[in-house]
Amino acid sequence: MKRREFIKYGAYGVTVVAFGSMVTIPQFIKVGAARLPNGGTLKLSMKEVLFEMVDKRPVYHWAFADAMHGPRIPGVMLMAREGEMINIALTNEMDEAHAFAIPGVVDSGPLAAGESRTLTFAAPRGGTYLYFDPLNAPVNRVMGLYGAMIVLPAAGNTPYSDPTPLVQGLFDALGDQGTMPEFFPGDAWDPARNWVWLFAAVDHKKNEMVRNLPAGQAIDPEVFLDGYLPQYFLLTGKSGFFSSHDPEIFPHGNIGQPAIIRTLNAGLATHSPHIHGTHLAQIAVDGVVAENPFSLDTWSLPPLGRVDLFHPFVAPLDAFPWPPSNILEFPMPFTMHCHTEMSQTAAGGNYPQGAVTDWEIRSPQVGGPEASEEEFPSFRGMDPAMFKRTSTAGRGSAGHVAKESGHGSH
Ligand SMILES: [Cu+2]
Repeated sequence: MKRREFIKYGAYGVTVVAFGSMVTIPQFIKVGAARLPNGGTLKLSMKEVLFEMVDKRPVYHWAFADAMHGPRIPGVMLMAREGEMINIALTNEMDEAHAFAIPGVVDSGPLAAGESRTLTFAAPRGGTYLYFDPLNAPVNRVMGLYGAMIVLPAAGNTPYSDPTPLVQGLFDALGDQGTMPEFFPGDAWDPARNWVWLFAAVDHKKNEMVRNLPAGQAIDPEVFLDGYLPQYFLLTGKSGFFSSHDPEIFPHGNIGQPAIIRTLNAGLATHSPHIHGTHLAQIAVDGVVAENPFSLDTWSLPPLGRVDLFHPFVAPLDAFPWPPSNILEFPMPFTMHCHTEMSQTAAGGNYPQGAVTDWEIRSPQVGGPEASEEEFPSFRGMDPAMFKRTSTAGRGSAGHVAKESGHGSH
């Protein structure tokens, strides 16, 4: 007997469920954000779905489906404040065993076909977590059962419960009250300014092989991995045009609105993301806060890897003069692509329809409020000086200082 032939299409892109009232949902999540009251329970089931690739090819997947948003890839983003209780009512709607785990935090253990179980756990220390189905590894995860969890610390001005001295110093340096306004003009980090780049890869032939197995029979991981050759590369569930133009995926803001980019890899390819136009500080790797948050523009993201990056949203380091005299330059996008070159493509070479996106300077204004998309036209033909915040010194000097110390942008 084959698996069910009538399968719903799953959706993709960012949806968020926040646990309790203490955590800030990013403002740029325009739809698909929900808040559970304290003690509320998220209903999460595992389902079969068809998931449309960027070239419209429907590919068989497994997905976490929450009661509010349906089956999604990635699964709904979980957000919580450290210590908040998280209740998840799991149901396995498929015909083989499945599970939900966050390594080091919680593991449901196997749920048989049709079984339900409720997990209760306290949100762990502040940081970025990957949840996934760890059974029959890596098959169940790679088939689509994965998602991200962001935990904000119980206290402090960084993303972490126990920041290292230099990471604490970095966040203390931000904002009008910060120690280095020449480097970091504008605002302190706003905990709503988080973006998630969750990489994944898809070999549609392997997924089809799984679909065609008899009901209840798990594929041998060795068979799944033998000749595994992904044709599709997802960034938070989207790719190509769609990941590049989704403001829930591309970080955006004014100069002086620092952001955190939380990068995770649920797939089997090692990724090597490269961001243009700026340098990022690598502030945590695999949950360990960096002793030395050095800056870089390319980083390694192996399977199951988690790397948090601090995006300063300063003027591009090699921009001179700044701001540019032509206000039509705004909004000003810069590329992020992955240097594992095949992951920039789809369906065996369709470039650039893979795991690519942008980041975007909305306006030359220093600090918030962020210029909205509706406001873009209002900048046209206006004097950039009008957007200069008089209380903050040295906007142009950040680029000048960086040049003297020999940093290029890429
Ligand atoms: Cu590059």
